[in-house]
Amino acid sequence: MRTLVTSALPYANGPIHIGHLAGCYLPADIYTRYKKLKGEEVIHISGTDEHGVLISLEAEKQNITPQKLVDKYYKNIKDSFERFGIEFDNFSRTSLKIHHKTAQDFFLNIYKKGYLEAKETDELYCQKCNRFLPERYVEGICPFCGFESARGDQCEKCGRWLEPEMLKEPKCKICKQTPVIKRTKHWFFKLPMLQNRLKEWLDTKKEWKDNVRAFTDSWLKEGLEPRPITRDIPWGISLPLPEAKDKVLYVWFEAPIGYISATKQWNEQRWKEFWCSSDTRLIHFIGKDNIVFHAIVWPAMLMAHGEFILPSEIPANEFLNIEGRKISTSRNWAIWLSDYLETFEPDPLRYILTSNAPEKGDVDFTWDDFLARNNDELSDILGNFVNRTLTFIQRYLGGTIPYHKRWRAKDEEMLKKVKETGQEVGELIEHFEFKKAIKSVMALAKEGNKFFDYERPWENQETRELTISTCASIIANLGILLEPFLPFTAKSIRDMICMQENRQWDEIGKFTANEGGELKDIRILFKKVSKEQIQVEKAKLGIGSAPEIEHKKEIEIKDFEKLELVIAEIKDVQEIKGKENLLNIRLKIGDEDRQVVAGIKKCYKREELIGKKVIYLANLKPKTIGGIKSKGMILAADIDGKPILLIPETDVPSGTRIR
Ligand code: B3M
Ligand code: ZN
Repeated sequence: MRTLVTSALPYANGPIHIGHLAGCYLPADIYTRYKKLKGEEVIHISGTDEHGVLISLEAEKQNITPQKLVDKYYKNIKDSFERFGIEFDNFSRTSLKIHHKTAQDFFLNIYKKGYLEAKETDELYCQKCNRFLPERYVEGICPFCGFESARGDQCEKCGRWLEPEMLKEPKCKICKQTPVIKRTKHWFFKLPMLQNRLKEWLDTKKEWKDNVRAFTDSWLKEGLEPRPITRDIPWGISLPLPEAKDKVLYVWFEAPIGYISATKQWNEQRWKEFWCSSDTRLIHFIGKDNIVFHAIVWPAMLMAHGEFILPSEIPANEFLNIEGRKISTSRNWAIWLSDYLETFEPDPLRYILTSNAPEKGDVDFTWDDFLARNNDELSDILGNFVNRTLTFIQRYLGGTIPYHKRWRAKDEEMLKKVKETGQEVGELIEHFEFKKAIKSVMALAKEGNKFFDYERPWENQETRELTISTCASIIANLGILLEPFLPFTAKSIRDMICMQENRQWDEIGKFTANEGGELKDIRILFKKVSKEQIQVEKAKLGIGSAPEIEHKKEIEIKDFEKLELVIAEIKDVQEIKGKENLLNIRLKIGDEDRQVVAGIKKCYKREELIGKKVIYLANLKPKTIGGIKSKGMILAADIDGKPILLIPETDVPSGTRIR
């Protein structure tokens, strides 16, 4: 059995935003990465959709040729996907020759079989622009709700489907003139011929997602009608009929054929193994606005053609809204990937969009939720577990992953949990339940933290190595478990613990960390996100304004020189009775002892602090805090009231001056 994964071909008329990612590219990528780790034969195919009215309208707006436009966005889109770790076996484009030819052959094939018919129709024509006006070139008053700038295909206000001729007071979108009605000829796909076959086939797909079933059921119930598959516009794939060279194929007819041409381009010898063998599962990842075309029209086209397989699964997602409103690129209500990447790493977004995926209904993305999930889940749970274990190894075990000298029942129990998580996550991914899957991975990291806390390796010297060796093994397995979801993080983990690179999914829970191996370049996996950063992002959407940094009065260098700043090493930490956020810290500068009280207990544990080198303001007047005499102050960055200690970039002796 092999799997052909496709994700919808994005229009090359603009950059990619987070709605695109959540809609289909991220789930398709998770699915494909997982299958590859399973050792199965799978390819992920997509490309840009480069024809159609949306392209020519945008080109006119930017005053460039359609070809220039699609060249520009093909690069831009491909680049965004790469930066987000969305991997394709081929990311093609529909303007390529191979696609034109494949689409024209497809047309001729079903034409010869009698599935197409030519019909004369009345259409709007602009005499000033000398052209027929396809739906999106016309604007007018919606006959249903009276909305003034309804498009020729749909009213944005009331959501009804329209035909250009239905608009009241129609206007050409380019020159604003009133169009006339003119007769023209189009080729129609005779869908009614396939109604019964479609119904029979769809009856075998009862287990498909409800949102997809709902669409197909209602379409079939209403009865299918012939659909025009040609257009009178200059930009597109010309009709392969001598009498109709000036017409092009409707973009929604040729775009899905792009899945086939892109597979051909991927491998001219092997594409048929995928498209013409009943041994292939064809899976189309799409957003809900594409359901009709993928679940009705496209399968009908494939049935008419006859040489290719039909889709096995169409796991369509619903919409992702942003801050309570529907994404609208024309109103700039979107979060563009390139903007996001200027400030943040890809994996936090992959995480948030997966744990809040629009799998069953529309969901809302908010920046506050982004902050909360990044800081409280990624950083405090997953990042913390990995970091505390690895820094422990570095500080107490000479940077070498300890050997599992013997196995206690509880160590075996933990590894069993890892194995079960691997199985559970795998099954969830197979069923396109990505949200639950990532939750299960996080639950394992939580278990790891609990185990660490309970075993107290910083105190229990004789079991220390066993505990840490088990934690390191959980981390090593996370290096595989996380790969489909957070590939950059998974890679960092594997690099830090020098893990072999070719582990497979089915090994999860069956291997331990690279015992006796040295750690390499330990780093924090997830940076905390601050309220100020979120405010900046919200301001880009027009919500509130970017925070202003409060500046202080300028000072002279001699003012700064009054501060005695030195590196100090934390030697001991005691709790202070009745004080929930204060710690009594004993420091060393050189061989001098200092005692300082710091309000950091909520964020730092005793065992994490001991041995840390911090930046210390040594000449601050002593003060009694929480009943204890405190001298000086440890410096920290302030993230929404949470302290982050400042640590020198490389290890320097305590007592070193800071200037
Ligand atoms: N380009 C619509 C979209 O980007 C369309 C998908 C084609 S998939 C064959 O939403
Ligand atoms: Zn006009």
